[in-house]
Amino acid sequence: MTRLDRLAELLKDAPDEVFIQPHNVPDPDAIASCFGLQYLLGKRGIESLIVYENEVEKANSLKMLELFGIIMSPASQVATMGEEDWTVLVDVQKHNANLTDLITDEVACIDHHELSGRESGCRFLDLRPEVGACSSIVAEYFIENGIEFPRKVATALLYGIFMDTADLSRGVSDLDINMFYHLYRLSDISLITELKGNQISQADLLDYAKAFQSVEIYGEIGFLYLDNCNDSLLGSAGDLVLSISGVNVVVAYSPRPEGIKFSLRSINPRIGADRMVRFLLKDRGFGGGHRSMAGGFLPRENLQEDRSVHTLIRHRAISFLEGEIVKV
Ligand SMILES: [Mn+2]
Repeated sequence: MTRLDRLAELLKDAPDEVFIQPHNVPDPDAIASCFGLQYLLGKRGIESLIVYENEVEKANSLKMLELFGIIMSPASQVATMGEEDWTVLVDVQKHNANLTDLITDEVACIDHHELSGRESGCRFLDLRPEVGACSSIVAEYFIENGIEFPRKVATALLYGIFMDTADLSRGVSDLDINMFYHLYRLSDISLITELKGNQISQADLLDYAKAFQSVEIYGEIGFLYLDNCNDSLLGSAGDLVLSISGVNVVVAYSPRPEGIKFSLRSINPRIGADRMVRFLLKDRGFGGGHRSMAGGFLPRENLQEDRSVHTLIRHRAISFLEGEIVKV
């Protein structure tokens, strides 16, 4: 029995509707994974609807929906959604900060992020934190079950791998490479080119311009403050700062109504972004991720009014780096 067999077996008993839900503000990897899974479930006679929370905000994510004909609905607009419905979580785990807990029952989860470590209550779990893109996991379901990829699904999954592994340069596992190779031959590369040409909007460019004026560099670490509530921009602006010669670690952060959101990147193998974000937010907030990329959140109630968050973060980041260097 394959993983898909087990998942389909479970979902056949769904009392009412089946939903597929990615993390809030779904990115290309999340969208492609949902799209691929929806097709697979359809092959097994299970109808499902992709629902999400917050916005699909990035230009390339929106372009994906258009190019591949992917239909996703904001959960709040699905009038029939109720307690009796079942949901498969994709590219996210229950209890993650970037997931809105819907009224439905979350019965299954397919994800490649760090394990949340909390009991999810899911009856089907496929969690592989070592994999670079959730799209690779979904692509493997096709192969394991001998299901042919429609060209659009293959192309979407390939793009998901491109994006989540930064063009096969970040957190890449054997599965990502094997799936990349397999999907590449089946994909419409002209659509990938088109997506690459739609990565940001004109409004994003202005936000970037403003954000880059805030960049401060101390040795190999760069700090970036974005005074704008756009999640996807935080990571991608951080990537650009990381590409500055001499900068190996980036701490990007941005205020939200409920607190401050963090995104860290590291290309120094001695400095784990996951350990660093936990150090930065110790006793104040929470964070986690991988060695090369991590995220975190500092709730507003834990901010001391008399001390600026900028000072706190710089102070802690430098202490962390000094500690790491002493250890080496
Ligand atoms: Mn992902």
